[in-house]
Amino acid sequence: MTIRNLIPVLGDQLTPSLASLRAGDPARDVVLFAEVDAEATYVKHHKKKIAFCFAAMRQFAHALRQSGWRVDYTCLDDPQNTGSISGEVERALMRHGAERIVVTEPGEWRLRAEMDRWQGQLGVAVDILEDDRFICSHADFRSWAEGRKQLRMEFFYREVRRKTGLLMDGDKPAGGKWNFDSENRKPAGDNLDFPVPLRSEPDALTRKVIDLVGTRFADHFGDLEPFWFATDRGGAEAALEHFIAEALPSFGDYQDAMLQDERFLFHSVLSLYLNAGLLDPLDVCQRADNAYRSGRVPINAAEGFIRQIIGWREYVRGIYWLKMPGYREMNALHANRPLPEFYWTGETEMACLRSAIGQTKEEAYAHHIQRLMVTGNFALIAGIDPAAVHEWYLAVYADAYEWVELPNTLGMSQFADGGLLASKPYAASGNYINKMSDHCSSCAYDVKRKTGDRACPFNALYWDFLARNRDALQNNPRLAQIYRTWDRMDGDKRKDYLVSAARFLKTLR
Ligand code: FAD
Ligand code: DLZ
Ligand code: SF4
Repeated sequence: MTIRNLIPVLGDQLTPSLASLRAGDPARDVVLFAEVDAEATYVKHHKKKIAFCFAAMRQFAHALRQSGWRVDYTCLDDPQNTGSISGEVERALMRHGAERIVVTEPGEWRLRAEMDRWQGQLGVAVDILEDDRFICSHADFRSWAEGRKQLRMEFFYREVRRKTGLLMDGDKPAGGKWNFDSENRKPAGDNLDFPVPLRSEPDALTRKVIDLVGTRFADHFGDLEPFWFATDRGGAEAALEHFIAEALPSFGDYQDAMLQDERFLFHSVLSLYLNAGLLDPLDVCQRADNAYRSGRVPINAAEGFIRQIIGWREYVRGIYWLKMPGYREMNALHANRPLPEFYWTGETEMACLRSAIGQTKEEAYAHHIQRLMVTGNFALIAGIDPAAVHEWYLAVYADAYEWVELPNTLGMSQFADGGLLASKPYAASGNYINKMSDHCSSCAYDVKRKTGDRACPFNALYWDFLARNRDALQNNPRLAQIYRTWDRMDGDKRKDYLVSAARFLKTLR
């Protein structure tokens, strides 16, 4: 029988109800998966991320075959492998003689640009379908953003709450408030019982992939083992249920906390499954809403968790597609220092950075406050080139795809979009890290010292950042008080800060 459509499915499109699969016919179409060098190396992804992606692709391909689809799968070590998605699509067209390509739009702009060229290059019709696994379509986001002087997540989020009915009592927010963030800033003590995310034992298929990745990507950042991520829907669902039962009840209270010996605290570690398509965002939120309704989870936890998914996750995607491709080039603060080597090795005397980077190397995971207030904050106040910071975040986390990583890094964390995404820079001195974590007590630096050799580098860098970027930041109303404090400071003290910062920056390699 002639093949009607070729349906390429990407490594983060592992969802049975994907638009292009819904549009397809298992009796007449072929689904194509391709493990390719280009996707694994356009930034040198963490080994665990590549292993997760390939193992999950293989599991999903197997599940589709079981449900009657004809599946064509190119493994990385196939001798004919051309090394790119476009090359593999072209080869598959020749193999199957399909009349048309039907594909779901990709998550990253660079691949979208490639797909837009397929029709001209390959000489067949190409249908690129909207990815409707998100709650907010591109058109909806565009019309929400249009005409607004300022884009702010909070207002977008309220509209999504109304649209989905999540945590709504009629037209009122459950618990009487839209946002319970002010209750979610407790530092964590050692006296708490921390749950551990559910760990999956790798099966034979995953073991084979781990061996392949270990051989082919030995020079990439990060540890491959122990590998404990789930790689199919069943495993991801089990991790979700485990999170809701064990960690979600305390998720809100300790959302901003950090502890040296607790990598996950009450975070879900679900982003990699959501982003690969193994979990559905709306379903995840509905389950959290149910847990609140049945009294298993307090409102500050349910609201905080749901906001991250229907608020931040959808909002950053909206910004990405609204502003790309120019967004990636933005550098509003003209930061141009190279990324220090210790981001790749973890070898630094700064205990907070050592801990966040060491954990990133081992787990391909760090929670939001580590990403924002430790590695991100340091890069921001030290004036690191945002393009280099972006490349690092895209490479090192198992959940990293440009549509979600870039706005978080360039916008939220580095303020390189000049305040489009965040209302003020997330810059902080050592005092913040000391308040929210136990890192400082075991650090070679003294968080209480403001300047001089053993003073916590975050302290001088913080003021140096504000002084250096005064022209760009001083009119921000949220920074007015801080600039007044700086202006009232004794001249010698101000000089000490700047000299201390300059000395420290000179030592960065
Ligand atoms: P939880 O704390 O349990 O939160 C629940 C879910 O909410 C997450 O699984 C995630 O899907 C979603 N979420 C939470 N915060 C955000 C956010 N700011 N933006 C989008 N979704 C969010 N997230 C990614 O998924 N991929 C990335 O590449 C990524 N890069 C980041 C880079 C920087 C500099 C920063 C500051 C944040 C980044 N984030 C990224 C957002 C956030 O840090 C991660 O989603 C979160 O740490 C994942 O861990 P978790 O699943 O335990 O999240
Ligand atoms: C992340 C990733 C990796 C490492 N490898 C592949 C691959 O070999 N084949 C594939 O189809 N997808 C892969 N992916 C996911 C893609 O990079 C992802 O689909 C795009 O970045 C768009 O979001
Ligand atoms: Fe980090 Fe400074 Fe605390 Fe050391 S003293 S852990 S560098 S904040």
